[in-house]
Amino acid sequence: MKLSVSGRATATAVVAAATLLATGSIAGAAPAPEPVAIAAAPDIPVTAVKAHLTQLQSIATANGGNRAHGRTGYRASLDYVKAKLDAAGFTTTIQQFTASGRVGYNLIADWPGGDTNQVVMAGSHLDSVSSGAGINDNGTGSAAVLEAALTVARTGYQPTKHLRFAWWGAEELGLVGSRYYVNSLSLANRARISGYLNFDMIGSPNPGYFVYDDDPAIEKTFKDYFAGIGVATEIETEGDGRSDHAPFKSAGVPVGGLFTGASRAKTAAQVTKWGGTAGQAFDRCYHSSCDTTANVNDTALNRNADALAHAVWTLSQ
Ligand code: DTR
Ligand code: ZN
Ligand code: ZN
Repeated sequence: MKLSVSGRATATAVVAAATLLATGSIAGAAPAPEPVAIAAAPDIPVTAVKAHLTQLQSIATANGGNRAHGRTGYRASLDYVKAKLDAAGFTTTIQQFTASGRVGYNLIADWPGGDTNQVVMAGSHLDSVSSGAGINDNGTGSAAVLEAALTVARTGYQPTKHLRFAWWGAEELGLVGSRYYVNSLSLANRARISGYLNFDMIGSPNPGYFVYDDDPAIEKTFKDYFAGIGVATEIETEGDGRSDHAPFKSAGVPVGGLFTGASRAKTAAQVTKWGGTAGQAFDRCYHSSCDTTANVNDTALNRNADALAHAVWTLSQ
C-alpha cells in the first residue's frame, strides 16, 4: 500500500497501527505495506582491483618510482582513473590547487541521477609519498573505489541518493586536497552530503580489520558486512583524523571508513583473530620503497572492496 500525504490510505494506516498498538494483534488490520526491496551490492572482483594496482605500479615505475604530489606520476595516476570513469559514463571534474609550490589535483566523479540533496560520497587519496609507488598506501583504496564506481556503471545501478566518488591529491602533505574540496563547497552543498566514506590502506600485508569509530550508522553498515562474512573487526585507533575524512568530519559531514593498519605492530591477540604475524607491523613497507604490488594481502583487499561496495549500496537507497 502506498501511503499518501492525505486521504484514505493514510487514515487506514493510522487506524491499523492504532489497532495493532492497542490490541497487540493484527486481526482486522489492513495488509502490511509492501517491503521496499533493497538492492544488494554486487561482488567487486578483486582481480579487477588488482589490475588497477598493476597499472598504478607501472605508472610509478615509469615516473621515477613514485606517484607523489607535484610529480609526473601523480598526474598520470589521475589520468588513468579519469579515463576509466569517463568511458563508463561518469561526469568527471578535475579540481586544481597548489600545495608546497606545486600544482595538485583532486578528481571528482558524479554518477548521473539520484537525489542531489542527498549525496553519498566515497573517496581515497591517490598520491603516494615520494619514497615509493604507494601501492598499499593508497593504491588499494584508490583502486577499490574506482572498481566500485565502475561496478555502479556496469550494473546500471540507479540509487535513490546521488553517488559521488573522489580521489584526493596531496593527502601525504597533510590532507591538502580533501580540505581544499571541503572548503570550496558552499554551506548548502556541504549539507547535501549525507555521508563520506574514506578508504586509505585497505590491503596491508599483515592485515587487521579496522572500522572508523565515527558516524554510528556508517560504522554499523561496515561492521554488519564483516560480521556477515565472519570476520572480526576492531575500532580504528592508529590515527584518528589522519586521513581525508577529517576535513569532512570538521565540516559536520557524517564520516566512516576502513583501514588495515600501517606501522603499528600486530598483537598476539590480533593474530588469534586474524592470523598473520605477531610483533610485526601491519605494513612493514609503510611509506617506503617496498610499498609495491608485492605489498598487498589479496584477502584483505577483497574483503574491504566488498565491504566498501556494501556500504555504498546500502547507504544510497
Ligand atoms: N593517513 C595515512 C596513514 C594512516 C595512519 N593511520 C590511519 C588511520 C586511518 C586511515 C589512514 C591512516 C597515510 O596516508 O599515510
Ligand atoms: Zn601515507
Ligand atoms: Zn594513506
